[in-house]
Amino acid sequence: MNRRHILATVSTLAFAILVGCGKEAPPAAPKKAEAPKPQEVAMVRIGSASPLTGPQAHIGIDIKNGVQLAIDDLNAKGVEIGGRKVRFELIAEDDEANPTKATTVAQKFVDAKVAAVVGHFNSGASIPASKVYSDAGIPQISPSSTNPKYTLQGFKTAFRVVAHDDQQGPTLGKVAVEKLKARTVAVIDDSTAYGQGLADAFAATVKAAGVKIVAREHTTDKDTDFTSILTKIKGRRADLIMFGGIDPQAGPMVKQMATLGIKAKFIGGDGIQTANFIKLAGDAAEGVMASTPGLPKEQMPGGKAFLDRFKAKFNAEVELYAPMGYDAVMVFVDAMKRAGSTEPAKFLPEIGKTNYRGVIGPIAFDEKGDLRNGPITIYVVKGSKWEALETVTPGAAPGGGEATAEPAKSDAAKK
Ligand code: ABU
Repeated sequence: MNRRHILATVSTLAFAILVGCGKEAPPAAPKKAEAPKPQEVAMVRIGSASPLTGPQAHIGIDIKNGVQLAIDDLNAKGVEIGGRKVRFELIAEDDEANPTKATTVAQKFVDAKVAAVVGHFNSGASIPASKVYSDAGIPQISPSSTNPKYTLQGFKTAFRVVAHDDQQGPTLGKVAVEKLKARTVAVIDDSTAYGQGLADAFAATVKAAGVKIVAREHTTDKDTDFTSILTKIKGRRADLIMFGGIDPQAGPMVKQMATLGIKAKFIGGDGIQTANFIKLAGDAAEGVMASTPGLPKEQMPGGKAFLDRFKAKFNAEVELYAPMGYDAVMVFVDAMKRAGSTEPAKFLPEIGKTNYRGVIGPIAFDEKGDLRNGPITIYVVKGSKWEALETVTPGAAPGGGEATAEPAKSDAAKK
């Protein structure tokens, strides 16, 4: 065998060993199964603006807690928007009930790229801040600002989930004339957008009904000594004193009325319808009347459960507008779901079409961004507690009027 033959034989044998012995080549090692990629979760920021320090902090914290509860509920349940998992983050800012600070807070929210804002509490804060949100295209729902001007500026971004003071003022006026039979009235306000606006709307209504305005006085939202104003009013023999303002002033005012021996009845708007007012006024609170936009909390469709869950979470009773703060968040998320997007430009047009059943009841907006058919409840202090007397649903026209039976529409897009 020559060398060539030997080489050929060895090659043939080697080939036979590799493939010719009925054995297959060992299978390639199986690829490791790829772990499924965790679905990306989008973080969406919601701003909440209200006074968190100062004399109105109890009301501002109440709203912030309502917003927090909504966000915690959404995150616990899990929300998907446009096929993406979404988590919500609360950014709460203190506007100190101050119009200038409110615009600083608004700009902070814009810089933080919040998707939406619940706020502010005060009309005097919501109105200037609404321009900042409008310029940035960020939707805003106030849970509480009742001055009509807030939604009369033509901003597509401004909404509220309460009746306004061209409804609340005449409602209070009607109570003064028809229930309390007042013939002479003294009117005081705290010189804020809310206080002055509500007092003016009230005064116009009672004046039109033939009631004499015997004094028209102004204080501020910082004062707590009203002796000189009340002494002046005492000499004018008013049947009734109406105050447009908030409880840090109303409480001491009513107490000082008692000290001065003023027998006139006392009435105010939503700013005084708090447990804090009763605490500040003490025994002098008995018989004081107030109106507040919304149903009595216990009668709200989701009221009982909300009150219980709020108490369990924050170890506090609802002060005033926490349910409205909660629902404002839910209205935003409802609009995001319908738009399939958390981008303000995409879900803003959906807010105007809202037809949502919230804790507070049905929520739909008119062309200005005002709540359609917002109820207003009249209360009296009895046994150191606010007792609901009746709920009315005023017409939306300035000057008030009684209930319209117009149902909430789902196509109320803002123009
Ligand atoms: N509406 C009661 C107080 C808040 C505000 O409108 O200023």
